[in-house]
Amino acid sequence: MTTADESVLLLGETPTSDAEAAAEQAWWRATVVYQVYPRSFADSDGDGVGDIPGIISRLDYLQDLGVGVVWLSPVYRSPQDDNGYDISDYQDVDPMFGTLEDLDALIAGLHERGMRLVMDLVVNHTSDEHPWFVESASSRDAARRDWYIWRPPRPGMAGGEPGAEPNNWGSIFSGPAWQYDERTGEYYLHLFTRKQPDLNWENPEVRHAVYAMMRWWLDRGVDGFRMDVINFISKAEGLPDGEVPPGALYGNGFPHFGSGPRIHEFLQEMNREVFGDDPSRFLTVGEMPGATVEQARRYTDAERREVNMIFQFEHMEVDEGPGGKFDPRPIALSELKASLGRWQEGLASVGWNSLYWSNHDRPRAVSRFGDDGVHRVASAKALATVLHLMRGTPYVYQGEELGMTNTVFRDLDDFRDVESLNHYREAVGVRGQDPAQVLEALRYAGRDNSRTPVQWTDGPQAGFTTGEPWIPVTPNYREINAAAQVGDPDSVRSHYQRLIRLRREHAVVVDGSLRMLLPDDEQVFAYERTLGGVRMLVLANLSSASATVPAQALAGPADWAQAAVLNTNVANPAAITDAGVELAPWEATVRLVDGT
Ligand code: TEU
Repeated sequence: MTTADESVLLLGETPTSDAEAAAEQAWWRATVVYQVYPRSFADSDGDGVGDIPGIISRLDYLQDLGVGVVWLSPVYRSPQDDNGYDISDYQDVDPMFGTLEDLDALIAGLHERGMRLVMDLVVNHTSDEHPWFVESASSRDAARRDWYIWRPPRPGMAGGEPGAEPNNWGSIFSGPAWQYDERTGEYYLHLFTRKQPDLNWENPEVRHAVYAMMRWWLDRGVDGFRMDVINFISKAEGLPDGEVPPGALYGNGFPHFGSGPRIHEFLQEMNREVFGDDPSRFLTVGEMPGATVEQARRYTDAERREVNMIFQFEHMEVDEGPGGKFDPRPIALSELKASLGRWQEGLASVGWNSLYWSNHDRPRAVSRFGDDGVHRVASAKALATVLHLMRGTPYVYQGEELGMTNTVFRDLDDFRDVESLNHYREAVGVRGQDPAQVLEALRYAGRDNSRTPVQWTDGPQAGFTTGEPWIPVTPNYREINAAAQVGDPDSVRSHYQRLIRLRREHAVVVDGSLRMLLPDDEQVFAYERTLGGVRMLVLANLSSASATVPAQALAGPADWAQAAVLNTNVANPAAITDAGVELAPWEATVRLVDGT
């Protein structure tokens, strides 16, 4: 196994031995990915929206952090109904973000620094302003009519009448999943907003157009794809009604489109057509809401040639009540550990995990799983420690490395996200829920929490823009910002930098097996990694009270009392004695015993 440093040296060169070739192929196992949400990363031209030149201006910051890959959320041409996840041209950059030449410069700038670029691939749906859809909607006989999913109204009902939709599925962003088109008298399916019509993957022309587009990006030099809701692309024949959960307005279509009948066939075809003989050269990560660990084994088994890894959602749902993400409940650490542990175990011998606490669809990790008050710094570090040292490829969402928090929403006007706005309208307007309670849920779980500008400095607009940002800067930017953290050994960012380095320096982090410890403990997150004679212990108190770990919980072949401290977030790590360990609030310490 090579280190990330060596794999960087190999970038673009022809490996000279089989071992090098194998190591080079698996480069995405030994690296850390950084997600850039371009609207909110860095604005170079003062229009209040981040852009590609802004990203280029921060490449040294990313290189210094140590990440090996940038995953870029969509910068394609888009009406921005869902912030770029509604694409009207897959092969051009939206002017708000720059030009194709800027993107080429970004690719070159990353490659020069030994980093890679992964593009977002959003092909479950397009924008309704994509020329494919415009043509498809132009008449029932249009050549591309069948590129989308059109159905007549329910028999005996008039189009547009309530309940005349072809089936009872609800959209993931509220309301029905069907939009009636007056002109042609039929409905089209949209699992997300009505401006995001679903492509018909049953049609081979659609699939081959997508593959050609992907090859075009690879030819431009990109190093892989993050595939948006890719497990939704194969829909069950006949599009049957879903069950209506108690109290719900619509049927749940998920069993009929989540990992549908042809999904593995489609992914294998894509893999063959796009990545050719050498699929491991590229990083492919399928975003797969609702995927189970058993399904993930199939999706990520290298021999099946589908994707390298998936984003699973199970650990993101530990605070969801029966009503979903806007019906939150408290998090039980034992449940969170059981979930992550199951994935570690399930993908130990086949496939690969991706590891993440946050992204542009989730609240800030430190506010959700940590303590964003007095223990913000320690808890952000502790969360990072337990995540980065598990088996899998870690993803850092922009600003997470600074311990950025959720933002302050005074009222509904402060929200921008279509998911939140649609939810409010339906919850309050249709279901008659208490507006104050709905707002509280949006404040907790709303996606805008993680979409406020990256806090670069303590200056105006946190150094994000010289203009007026499209969404207000989180008020705590004077205290929490990159300028204050770069070079400060005690900062959250320096802690991330050290964790990223540990992955490069210790093969046990990449390749070691993992055993969860203390599964029932509601405060402590602990596990042991092993590779040959090397053992690593990660011991973290994920609570704001001190925690006692009994000695027998750590009993085993390694003598942890004598072990070297590899990494810690406290000045004096708690000693391990025969009596056990007393961990300070949010203390996270990593120890290593090298018995080789
Ligand atoms: O998200 C997929 C998804 O399931 C979303 O519904 C998201 O997780 C949601 O907020 C959970 O309630 C992807 C993208 O990441 C997201 O930004 C897009 O809005 C969505 O697909 C549609 O493209």
